[in-house]
Amino acid sequence: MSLFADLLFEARVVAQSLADLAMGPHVRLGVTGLSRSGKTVFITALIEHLTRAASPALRGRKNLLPVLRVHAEGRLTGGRLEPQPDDAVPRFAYEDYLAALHGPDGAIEARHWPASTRQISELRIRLDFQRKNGQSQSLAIDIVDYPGEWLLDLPLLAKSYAQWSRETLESSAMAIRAPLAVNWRGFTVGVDPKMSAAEETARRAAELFTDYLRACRADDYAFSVLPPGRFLMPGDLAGSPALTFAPLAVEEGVSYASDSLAAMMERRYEAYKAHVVKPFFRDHFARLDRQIVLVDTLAALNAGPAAVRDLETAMTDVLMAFRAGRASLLSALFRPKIDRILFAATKADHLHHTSHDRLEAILRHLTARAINRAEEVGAKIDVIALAAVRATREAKVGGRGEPAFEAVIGTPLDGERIGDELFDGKSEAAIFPGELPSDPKAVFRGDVLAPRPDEIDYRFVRFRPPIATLSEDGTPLPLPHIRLDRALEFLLGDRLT
Ligand SMILES: Nc1nc2c(ncn2[C@@H]2O[C@H](COP(=O)(O)OP(=O)(O)O)[C@@H](O)[C@H]2O)c(=O)[nH]1
Ligand SMILES: [Mg+2]
Repeated sequence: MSLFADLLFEARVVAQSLADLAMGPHVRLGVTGLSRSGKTVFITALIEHLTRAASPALRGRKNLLPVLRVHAEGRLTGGRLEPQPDDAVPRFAYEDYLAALHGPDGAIEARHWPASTRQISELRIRLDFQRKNGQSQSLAIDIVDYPGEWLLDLPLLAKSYAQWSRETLESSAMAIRAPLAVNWRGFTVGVDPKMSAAEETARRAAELFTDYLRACRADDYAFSVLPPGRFLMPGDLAGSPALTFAPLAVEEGVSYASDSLAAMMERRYEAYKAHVVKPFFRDHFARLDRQIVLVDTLAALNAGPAAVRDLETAMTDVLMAFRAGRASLLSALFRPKIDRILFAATKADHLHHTSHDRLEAILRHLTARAINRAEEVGAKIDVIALAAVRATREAKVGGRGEPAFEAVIGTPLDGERIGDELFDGKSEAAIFPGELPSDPKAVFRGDVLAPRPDEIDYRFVRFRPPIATLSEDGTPLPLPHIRLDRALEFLLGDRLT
């Protein structure tokens, strides 16, 4: 990138920040995580709690968010949705998601998890509160939901097409991935990068490459580190030529004829960086003040040590994005001003509460390398285990001569099974989720959740959303959660004092 382009870029970022400043107290909260990590559910729960906490029916219920001080101290006086801040970004469909979780039109038997989304979206809420000095104040909170896959693209900006090709081919040859890469690698090996550029070949290569990436993301493998991010999360770019490229066995430092396949692929790779990756970082990422990174740690634990190791690498790559000042190219591109980052292990309601601290410790261990780096930038970082929506409750099961065990009880989704038992989405079941190891390092060793080798595998049971409790006036309370208030206090508490 030329110096002029750099300056222009910086000027735009500065202009945007000034526009943001003119608006009064204001915070932009980024919510990210890989697909299915729980972003939509987290944001929906956050908005439901914050916009309703000060309502007459809930104001006295300090136990709903005990750790969020502005609420616990009785200083939160109002909360509401406001119009969408950026006209070019889709609105977060809060009302639809909330209706899904509670049951559309109040039909609780129809409650379900919101359909998955693959796009960036935003929503603004405004909180009114009393400052500790008694003054009335309001805070606008812009919540930005974006796929974590897109963050993994940042390292591409510093890589040539040849380097990216080599690294991607190398990692696809690793024992654990090679079987998934057979078709794509078979095709690529047979392609001479010097051959003249043919759209058909480019498309076939891109298709097979995308199939490989997708196979890596499938549940059983749950691999995380797979740029380019838009191949799996295309957003509005699905089918676009910007995504019609793939690695080839090109040699670094060799220049290929401009009408060769290698040259065409390289042009598209560079276009992807210029027209997809950079605008995202400039227009969205560089404007964030706070960030929560949601991590489906349990899914990685279920998938085994290779997936856990992969997740650790992905977290380190994600954190790269928050780090400025080291690699000059990246720091010239944007200067992140994020000063608080929270890593959250989601869906903690799948575990008994005795394992929540262990889940937190495991995620802390997995992000330790990444965190050391981000702290160099001066961001405050914390790690938490939470459930934005708690779908289970706890009970002791057994006794009467049998040893009692700590179970979680919930309504397994229609079609889930445990051993021979098939669920219809209506009846509850008690499940023994297994205990997490007290030593976080154990997650790199083997199967950590299976309680005993001879036991039925309970681990993959998914539950329906819970039924909301009713308040005195008959309206449903916000859905129960685990430690959502702690997350909010870390992310926003200092702006609400
Ligand atoms: N039990 C439970 N399941 C959750 C929770 N959050 C998310 N999930 C599950 O994870 C799925 C993906 O969540 P979603 O928010 O759509 O993920 P996104 O792709 O990151 O937006 C949901 O459909 C639920 O099945 C939670 O707090 N508790
Ligand atoms: Mg989503």
